[in-house]
Amino acid sequence: MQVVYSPAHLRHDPKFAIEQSRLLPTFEHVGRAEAIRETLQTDARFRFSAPSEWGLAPIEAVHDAGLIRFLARAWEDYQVAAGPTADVMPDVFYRPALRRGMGERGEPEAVQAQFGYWCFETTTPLTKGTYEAAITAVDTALTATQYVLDGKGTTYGLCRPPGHHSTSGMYGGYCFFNNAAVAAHHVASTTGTKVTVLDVDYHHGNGTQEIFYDRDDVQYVSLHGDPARAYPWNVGFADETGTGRGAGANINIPLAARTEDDAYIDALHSALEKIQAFGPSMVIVSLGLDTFFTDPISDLAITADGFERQGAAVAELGLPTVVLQEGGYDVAALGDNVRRWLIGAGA
Ligand code: SP5
Ligand code: ZN
Repeated sequence: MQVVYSPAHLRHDPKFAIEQSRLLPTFEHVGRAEAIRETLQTDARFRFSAPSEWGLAPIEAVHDAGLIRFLARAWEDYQVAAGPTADVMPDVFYRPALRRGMGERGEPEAVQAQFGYWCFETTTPLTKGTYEAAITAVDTALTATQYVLDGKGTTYGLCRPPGHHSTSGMYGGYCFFNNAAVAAHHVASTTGTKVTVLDVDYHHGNGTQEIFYDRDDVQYVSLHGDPARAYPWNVGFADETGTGRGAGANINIPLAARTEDDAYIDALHSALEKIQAFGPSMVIVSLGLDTFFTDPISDLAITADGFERQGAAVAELGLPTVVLQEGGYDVAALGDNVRRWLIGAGA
């Protein structure tokens, strides 16, 4: 199986973030992607290649121009305005209710305030090289997708930073650009065919849902920890099914704590039936391994064997498939869990 990887992810090197009222080492760090790379490189089933450069146009087709401009210059601007510092995070969030009845003012002038305008939480530090890493993660997704369009079979994009929490106009949840959404829009718009994003990360992909919520050409199907008890808390409920032309094309399957392999595979089969009924030309998998039973920030109970069964179930669809890396935080097990998922998918 082809693997697309770039060391450019190392330039996104966050150290600390505020989670649960504590300043903690980031769960999302460079060691995650390096662990996956090392494991796959020791297995002859996997062939590595570097991403090509796709430029900004595919990102601009999905994200607000203002968000892209902000991410490109915010770290440098902040050093001048309020630095020097390494990781930069918002400390004042703009929430529309602050100006209720007064109208919107748009992006604030000061870079310190811009962070709280474009970012929705405190666990996603922007570092010196984050923008370049995030651009390369999108290039990785698009290059993997191109391999699949070219008929080279199921391909894995080792994207880092991940993407599925980023909406058209906000970043957060360890994500900057929504790699899977950029790839899905690229395929739908350049081929005129329907595409499904199947999201098996523990967390609901609120960004992907938001980007495609009113569209009937991209289906979003997600299995995740119920947002009643899990991040991202405010989005991901079963009654969110899409709007307008997109009505029925958004499918959320919230799962109970401690869900094990058999129950997960049952839920996945019901998701796969919805995909078959939609009739996409391609499936883009947002692959999270944070459903693993020892993941430090999640509460499902999937095993390595369960990951292989997930990959096999998706492969049974018989559709062209791109697999893009999202979450997974038990770093000691992460490489092998990815490997098992991809072996299930036919590596
Ligand atoms: C891509 C991705 O997986 N992003 C996940 C972002 C989750 N951030 C908040 C996690 C909340 C952790 N709660 C931990 C409870 C551990 N005891
Ligand atoms: Zn996750």
